[in-house]
Amino acid sequence: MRSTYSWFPILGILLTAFFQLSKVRGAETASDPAPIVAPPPPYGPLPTERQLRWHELGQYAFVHFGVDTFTDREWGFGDEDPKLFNPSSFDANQIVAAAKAGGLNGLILVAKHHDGLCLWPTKSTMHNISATPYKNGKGDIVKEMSEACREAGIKFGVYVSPWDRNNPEYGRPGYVAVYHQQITELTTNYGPIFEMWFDGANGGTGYYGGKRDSRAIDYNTYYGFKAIRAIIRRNQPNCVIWGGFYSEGDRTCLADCHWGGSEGGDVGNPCWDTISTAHHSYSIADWSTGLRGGDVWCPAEGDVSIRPGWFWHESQNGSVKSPETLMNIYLNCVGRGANLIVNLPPDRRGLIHENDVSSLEAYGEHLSQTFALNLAKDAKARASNVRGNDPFYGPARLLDDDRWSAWITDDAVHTPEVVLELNGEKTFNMIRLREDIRLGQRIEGVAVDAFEDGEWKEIASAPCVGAIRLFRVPRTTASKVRVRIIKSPVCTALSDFGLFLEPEFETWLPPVGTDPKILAAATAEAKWKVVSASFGDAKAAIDGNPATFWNTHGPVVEHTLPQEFVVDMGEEKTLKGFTYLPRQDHNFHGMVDQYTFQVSQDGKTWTTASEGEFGNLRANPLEQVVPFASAKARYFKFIAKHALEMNHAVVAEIGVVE
Ligand code: FUL
Repeated sequence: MRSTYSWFPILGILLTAFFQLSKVRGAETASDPAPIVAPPPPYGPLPTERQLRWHELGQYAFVHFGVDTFTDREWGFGDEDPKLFNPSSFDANQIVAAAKAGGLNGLILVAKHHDGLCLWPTKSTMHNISATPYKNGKGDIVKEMSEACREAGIKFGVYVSPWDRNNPEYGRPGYVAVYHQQITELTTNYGPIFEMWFDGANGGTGYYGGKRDSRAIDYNTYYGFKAIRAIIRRNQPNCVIWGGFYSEGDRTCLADCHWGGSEGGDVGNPCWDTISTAHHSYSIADWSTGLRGGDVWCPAEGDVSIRPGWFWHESQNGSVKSPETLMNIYLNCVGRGANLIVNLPPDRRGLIHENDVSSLEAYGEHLSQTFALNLAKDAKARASNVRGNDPFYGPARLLDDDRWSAWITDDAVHTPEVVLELNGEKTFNMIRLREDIRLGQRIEGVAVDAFEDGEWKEIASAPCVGAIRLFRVPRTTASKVRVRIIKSPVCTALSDFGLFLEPEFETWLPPVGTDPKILAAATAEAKWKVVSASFGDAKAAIDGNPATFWNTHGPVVEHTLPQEFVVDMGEEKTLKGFTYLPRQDHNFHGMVDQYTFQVSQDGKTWTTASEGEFGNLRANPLEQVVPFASAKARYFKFIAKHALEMNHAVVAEIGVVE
């Protein structure tokens, strides 16, 4: 990325910025014209240098690997024996190669998840890699991954869970010191870190050194994020901090970037790069759209796993997202100006599974083919206005190879347009726009027209641009296109225009077969009957309709937990697991997160096949597939023991795995 110049809000100092700007640009390309008139004042909050560098990365990998990989869970309780972590052929280079194949420009390793097992030999707790059989206790996954990333030329980052369900001191001051020590170790011993991730999840309950109780903390004050930020800034000045917000007086001190509002990868539309420190709690909508007029630059990062879960589960080998799905997510995230993090969970060998690799390779190839050729490259651009008629700000700047040179208008011109006369007729289906965000996010409405059959037709529009905006449009053949800025509070600074032809997708199927029975986790069949329910009619939990649910909150009274229902499947089956679909209406009331699942051959004598919790439902309320030791059964009983919010049960669907 090109070096950036500093902006100063006060007019008198603007001249300095102007001369800096001319110097930087003049120095880089001998043929670049020097500016004659001064650039416009920046608008609103501005990105820092480290945020600018981060924006240019676009997408990178997440790697969730840990004891959950071996226990088939999404959230470990913290009581897992470290001996369970025993990958047979861990290969950091294979993981990094898979990320690179997918066009991912960095990798964020989960160095410690909520279960507390540290994947590096930390001195802060015994619950770490030294207690595992991996390399006879001499291993260091953080080291191996950071080195593999550097060798492959991609960035390395770290996720270190604030919530620690293993540590006895969690919830008390003792743990805060432990946590800070972990961050100090990670930021000093493993080379440059481009991003650190501070998850907000906290389910309360945990092992906590054997106490097995529930610990409530206030995320904004407990972890000492102010001090954590100081550690990171000191040890890793270029590192972007994700989350880890804290309150100071009536303000929230936001960090460098934030969650995009869903674990499906998509962010909102619009997705503003600014947000407000005046809030104390942020809704999912705030995270996904940002806040126009907010007082800080704090852009969104969408996160998604290539599989349904964040950790590897054998039952999900057949549910790897296709290259086409990944591309759709890319467009709804990176294409809206946010960054995207795609999780690649290693399996029990310590490798990215063949199915995931295959999808990543096709996705990476698709991306490079799509953006290989800018069909507007040799177009002639004519703009309705150019700042001071200075060629330095002319529309040719949209098409040069400099991502930061920009077409900028006079201060008074807020809705200019530019016509691009293409070099003959071109066929395209993808459009790219970028703003020079060093001047802030300025544009509040833009449209693109194509000249077809003798007239202009609008083919794309958006409420904002920002770091990058991509539009997938119907295949269009035209010799002229036009960009119209529809709304902006100030003059505009568009820095890039591209037209591309995205190839069609070929059908993609996971190359390695999986057990079809496990994949087709059976939903209810017609012959299933609810035999009994502790409250209400539980039919809705086996009707195969995800929109209806069993709800023990009666019209007036909440029928409190535990609650249960029994199903007669009409015939004996050999069950290998069960499935649970949480309510899908974005409401957490009664969403069951602790359960017991029992089976019976006669409906009288019951055996517990599985009991436990469903982790991460709040952020990712997906269907849960719970395998258990195979059992013969005609009846099953689902007992709801705890809910995320309120004290009743709501269940969309229960099914079985044969
Ligand atoms: C969530 C966590 O609870 C999940 O397990 C996962 O790590 C995801 C990226 O963030 O909040």
